[in-house]
Amino acid sequence: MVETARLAVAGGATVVQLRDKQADTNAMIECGLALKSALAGTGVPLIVNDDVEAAIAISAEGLHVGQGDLGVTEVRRQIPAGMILGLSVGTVELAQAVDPQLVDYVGVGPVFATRTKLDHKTPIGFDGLARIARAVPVPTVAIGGLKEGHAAQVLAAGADGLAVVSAICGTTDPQAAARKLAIEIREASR
Ligand code: TZP
Ligand code: MG
Repeated sequence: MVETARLAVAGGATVVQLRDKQADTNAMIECGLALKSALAGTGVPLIVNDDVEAAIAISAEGLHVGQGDLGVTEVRRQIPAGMILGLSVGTVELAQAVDPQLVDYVGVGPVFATRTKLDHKTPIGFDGLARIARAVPVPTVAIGGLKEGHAAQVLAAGADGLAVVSAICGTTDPQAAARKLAIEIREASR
């Protein structure tokens, strides 16, 4: 896991999220500390998914929560000042409800169906992404079934970035996969 993250960053990934729905807090802390030292000096922030206690214990740069987790008002109260707080949003209604005083960025998806998250909601496609991105008052990161070839459409829909699991972690060469995506994003942003 740590080696995959290291290679992804070497290829051009600009953020790493630690996400393991099965892990308990101790396991999240153990993995998080290992990731933290692997990322030291790279300038790439580590965002911990769901686990407030682990994010604090690791001194992670950020925490990401879903709609089913503790509300962002309460989470913001619990985390240190300056910690990045991300929230998952899948509808325009939820997008309009995002408070930019509390939330730093929003993850929008799933754009496409994915086997990485088996309980995901109905995919929103690039049209749904565009509607939600327009309604969100903070930067947006698209997620869900995204891979090489999608960056231009993701950015054209108004998202600021894309997050992938299988397109990097599910390949035999995570560095090359990240590099291709990074180049694609750079070219699409021109
Ligand atoms: N949230 C919405 S889709 C998803 C998460 C965590 C999984 C994305 O994984 P992949 O492999 O990039 O489709
Ligand atoms: Mg969650």
